[in-house]
Amino acid sequence: MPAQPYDLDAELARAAEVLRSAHRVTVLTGAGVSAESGVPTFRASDGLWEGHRIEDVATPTGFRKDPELVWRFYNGRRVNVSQVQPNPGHHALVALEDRYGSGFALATQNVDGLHQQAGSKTVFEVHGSLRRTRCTDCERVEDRGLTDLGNRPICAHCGGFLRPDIVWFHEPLPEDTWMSAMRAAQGCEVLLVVGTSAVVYPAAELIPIARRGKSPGATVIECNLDRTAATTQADIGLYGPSGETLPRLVELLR
Ligand code: BV8
Ligand code: ZN
Repeated sequence: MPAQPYDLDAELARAAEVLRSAHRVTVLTGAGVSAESGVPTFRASDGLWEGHRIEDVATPTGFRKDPELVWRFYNGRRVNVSQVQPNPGHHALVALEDRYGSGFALATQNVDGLHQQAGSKTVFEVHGSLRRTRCTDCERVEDRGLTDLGNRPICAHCGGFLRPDIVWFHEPLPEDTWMSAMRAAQGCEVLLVVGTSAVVYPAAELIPIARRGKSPGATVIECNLDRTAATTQADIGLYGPSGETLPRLVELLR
């Protein structure tokens, strides 16, 4: 029996039907939700990330080895993000938050701050933020906006060396933020997984956590250009650019 041809309209209708009767909706986003704003994703560039090996720029070892290279990499991303705007996908998620109010939560792996810039309020940045720096001595965290901080930014409070307040590989996620994201996944009726390859852990664990959550477990809706590691755990698939599919989904809910 040949597989049914994929029908986005039918999947959008199914997703809208599930969302109409839901009160608690959690969203997990990755780099794909910012792609249409002009922010490069991680794995589109065959493992190199804007010309850098991930282990050279997104690990504590890489930072210890060459902090100036890492700061050049992050300043480049800070400046890039300062020049882009949220896209219709970000705005559609704000509309979803308006609909569900306190029943809504958004966990993002993105560090670009575009969800907050679009107006999202309950945002758990499980991998940190490009805007924030953390002192390697006094641990003080500061929001420094998105200006270029130069290659050896120094702490104004203790003179220590600053690092980006970003979770690198082999580093634990911020405890409180991670716990909030897990609780939101455990308690939701619908988990919308947008623009992530779902290969980075423990963030990707939020999907099975939602499915095992409050009985009968959440309905998982994947919103992506392609099938991913999350697809087999998704009940509904909205395949296409999230800047188009999310606004269409919100339209159906009006
Ligand atoms: C940790 C910050 C332990 C940097 C990032 C099991 C359990 C726990 C850990 C592990 C585990 N297995 C392996 C690990 C180790 C590791 C890991 O997950 N490795 C992977 C690669 C196998 N995890 C860690 O190291 C984590 N730490 O576990 O610590 C610990 C515990 C206690 C004490 C000490 C240690 C830390 C992980 C965080 C790493 N930091 N980012 C930075 O951003 O500068 S991860 C990085 O990948 C980004 O945050 C990014 O968001 C994330 C995931 O990538 P995606 O967002 O999914 O982006 P990607 O490009 O992959 O995919 C984009 C998707 O969008 C695609 O599907 C594409 O089709 C789609 N798309 C594109 N355009 C569109 C679109 N979709 C819709 N519309 C479009 N227009
Ligand atoms: Zn300091």
